[in-house]
Amino acid sequence: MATFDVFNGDADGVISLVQLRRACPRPEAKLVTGRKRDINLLDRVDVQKGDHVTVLDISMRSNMDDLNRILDAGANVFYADHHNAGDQPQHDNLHAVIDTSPEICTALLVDDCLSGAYRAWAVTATFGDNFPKIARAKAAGFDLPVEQLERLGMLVNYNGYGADVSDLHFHPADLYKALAKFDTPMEFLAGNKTVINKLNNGYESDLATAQNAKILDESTKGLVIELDDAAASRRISGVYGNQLAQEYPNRAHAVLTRNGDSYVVSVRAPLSNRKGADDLCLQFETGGGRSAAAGINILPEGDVDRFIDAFIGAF
Ligand SMILES: [Mn+2]
Repeated sequence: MATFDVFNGDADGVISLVQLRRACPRPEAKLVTGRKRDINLLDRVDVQKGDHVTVLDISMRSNMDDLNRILDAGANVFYADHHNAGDQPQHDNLHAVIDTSPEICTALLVDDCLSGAYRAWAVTATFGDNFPKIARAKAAGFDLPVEQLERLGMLVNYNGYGADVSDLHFHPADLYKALAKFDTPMEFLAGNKTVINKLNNGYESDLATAQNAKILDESTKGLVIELDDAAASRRISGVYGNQLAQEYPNRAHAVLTRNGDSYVVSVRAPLSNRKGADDLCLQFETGGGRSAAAGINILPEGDVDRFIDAFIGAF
């Protein structure tokens, strides 16, 4: 009988599994994960009757065909997530904890299942998934070093970004193994300086690169910047976009990261009016996303001026 632990490579996915496996160890489990945007993970899971599959923080809708294949093969599935799930299959072997309300992340669903047994980890993941208010509320009364947990959550989240796992400082499975040795993030921070120092140094260095980015357009509506074709840019672009949004809540932001002769585009609507990012990106062939945060996978060089015009028009 095989066990598979399938989880998103961001802070929410990694730390959801840390909580679960501190409570219920499965050292034999095969770890299936990837960079943050790599969400069709169930297609890598080949099961037999009686196998156990745990799935954390990846959309059920995006993995539906493989989920049905795994259930039909006779495996047992525990599925916890907060993304759009589609129509959940009704199956005796499926135990799903899905909540798509905007105030929750997977680590909090797991925290609930474990009655708060690993609250400090849950708080760390909640910060990492960009829910600082909820993270603080969940930390209240537990005497936790909230700022340290916020920083750690941000760093684990940052580690998930890249065009390929080779861009990342740590493969998310390795980062999981490093974190999961500790009952609390405080013990991890005191006990494994190598990992935390590498994340801290990588982040600071990437951030310095981003802060020197070329400005393509700056107006009352917002800021459009260009990052070089480099692993540092691919790691920092998402986190940097969030940071700019927090710093200038009335401005929209677009980060264009060069990729050969085109760009990968990440757009954040102003925090004060979280609308329009999806409508803007959908004007381009490979665009998509949500109203507050959207992107374009391939923006040809020749379309940059059109993008800037559309950006100014959108906000
Ligand atoms: Mn999440």
